[in-house]
Amino acid sequence: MGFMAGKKALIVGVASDRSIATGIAEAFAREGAELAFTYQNDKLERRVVKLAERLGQNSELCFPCDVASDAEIAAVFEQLGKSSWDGLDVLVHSVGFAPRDQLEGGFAEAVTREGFAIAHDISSYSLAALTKAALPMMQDRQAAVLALTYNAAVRVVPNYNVMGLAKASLESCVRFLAADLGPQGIRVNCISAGPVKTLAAAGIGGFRKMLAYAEKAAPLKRTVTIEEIGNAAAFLCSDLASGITGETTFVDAGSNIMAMTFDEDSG
Ligand code: NAD
Ligand code: 0WE
Repeated sequence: MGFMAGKKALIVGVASDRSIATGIAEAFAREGAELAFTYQNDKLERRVVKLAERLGQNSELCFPCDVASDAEIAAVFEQLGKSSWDGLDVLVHSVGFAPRDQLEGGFAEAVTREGFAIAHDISSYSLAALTKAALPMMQDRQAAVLALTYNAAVRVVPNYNVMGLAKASLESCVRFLAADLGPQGIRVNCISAGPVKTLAAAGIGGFRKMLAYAEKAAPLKRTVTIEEIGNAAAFLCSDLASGITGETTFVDAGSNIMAMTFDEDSG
């Protein structure tokens, strides 16, 4: 029997087979969890339904949810409440977005009031909004919430710009939620993942170079896979991690521990 047997998990952030949320869904399903999904818009519905079917899940439990909309967030939990699910054990938030023009060039030049607001709304506030809406269904079941962050929350990564501020806010949101909901037995953590070639990353100029750099700089001399992120996520959202809350766990092949990362063999 898997270590998530009997757990009911809602996964927000599947966009393709390469999504980090897909790696998480695969690990959760393998460990015996029952899954529900949301998708951002109609264009993504079919992909998400297909994933649910491939993982042997009830594809009726796939709901539209643009996290910019309070009404769509409320509707997800209304529908989930009316389904066969009597509660929710796990909420996974795997969503990040800033307008394109925010992610290129110098920070001071790129940042705008609107870009800042959108990045923080979609990438950070949405965790608080979803968690808040999930609370009634997460009572009395040692529930867990997980978000996905990136090291640019704490160290400067060129071009990540206002997304770095939004990830700093997300990590702080994880700590405030963990402190607030801990007395209810609800744990809140995040995984800080190394770079992975997903849809969100493929849109970034020079991402291939970033992956090549990450391979050289990491102690493990490689990048991480969505399977590895999924396995860490399954652990953090299971009762195996019952003593862990408010934490940021790096799944980055060790990159974050390094200070000097020049390649000593290349002369
Ligand atoms: P992805 O493109 O597969 O997933 C991003 C998801 O965000 C998509 O499913 C998209 O539909 C969703 N999304 C964006 N705006 C939304 C909105 N308004 N409402 C609802 N959903 C919305 O890319 P990914 O790399 O799997 O990203 C998942 C998470 O992992 C993000 O938080 C990202 O910042 C984080 N992360 C990614 C990397 C990486 O290198 N890929 C590294 C560290 C952290
Ligand atoms: O969190 C991310 C990606 C976030 C992201 C990606 C996009 C592309 C398309 C947010 N918003 C958008 N908006 C779009 O219009 N990562 C951790 C991957 C990533 O993105 C970078 C990186 C890395 C790593 C951007 C610049 C520099 C490094």
